[in-house]
Amino acid sequence: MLNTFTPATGLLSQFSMLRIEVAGPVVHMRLNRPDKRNALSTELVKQLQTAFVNLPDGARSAVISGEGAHFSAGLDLSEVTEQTVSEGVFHSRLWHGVFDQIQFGPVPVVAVLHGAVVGGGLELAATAHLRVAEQSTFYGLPEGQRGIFVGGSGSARIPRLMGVSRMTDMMLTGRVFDAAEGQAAGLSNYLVEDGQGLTKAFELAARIASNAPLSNYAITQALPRIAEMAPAEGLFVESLMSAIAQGDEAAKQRVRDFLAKRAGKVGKS
Ligand code: 1HE
Repeated sequence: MLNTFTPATGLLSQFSMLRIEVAGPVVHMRLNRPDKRNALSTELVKQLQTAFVNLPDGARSAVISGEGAHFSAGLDLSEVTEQTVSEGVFHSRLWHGVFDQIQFGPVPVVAVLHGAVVGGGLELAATAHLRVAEQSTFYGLPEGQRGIFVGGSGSARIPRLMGVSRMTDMMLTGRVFDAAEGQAAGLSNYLVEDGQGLTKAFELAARIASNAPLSNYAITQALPRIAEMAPAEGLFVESLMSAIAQGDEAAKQRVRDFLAKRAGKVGKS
């Protein structure tokens, strides 16, 4: 059971568009720009970067969610009309750096989705390691209609969740997926009733935080990289990673606990 969340202190308490709370090893980051449907302005993206670079000591997992009726309306469109081509490239590369920081940072991240998960909002969601969607969630990639293209790593991350064909459909036709369609397509890992997303995500985040840190590290850092490698190279890296994880005292203790019948059995919870 998680302790009560309390506001983060220091640097993490000073963001204008992010509200951060901490409960033991779990950090909750809430996009806090509901009047603009949590549209991802450059300032908000930079605040996310600063937050993920400066996670509190002892953080072992993170939850990201959106304040108000929507997770995120994506790119802040008010910032793009006057952008030059070169500014556009650097803007996109900024997002790539920040989203890599989230995916390849020190802790597993669970996103809680509700309402609009649109454009860059879906790119951000795809950066998390797990997604919990509430029934109100809808997914869109309106870039085609807006005359632009994904720029926040969506073309690399979203097809790995739902496939190129489904993403192409969403972008070419403006097709919107509801929560059930998104779950079936692989956009979410868990589908819950409205209002239950945070509870589910905190439960998952607490469970994740109780794993051996090196196992979590291998799962979030090695697994996606191995999955991109040719099998022979991937299996070589797998052997190294598994030996490293297994050699850690945390792993040895857990195995001893199981053999001494002090640890739980595998079962559906
Ligand atoms: C915004 C944005 C935004 C809302 N940038 N300001 N994203 C989109 O194309 C999605 C555009 N947004 C929408 O379709 C709708 O706003 C929603 C379905 C998300 C929500 O609808 P609703 O009725 O709850 O809100 P609203 O009345 O449309 O918007 C409320 C305010 O938020 C309003 O501002 P206000 O000053 O008139 O109150 C909107 O202008 C503002 N707002 N969405 C800026 N996106 C790195 S590349 C990524 C590429 C993309 O992400 S493309 C997809 C962009």
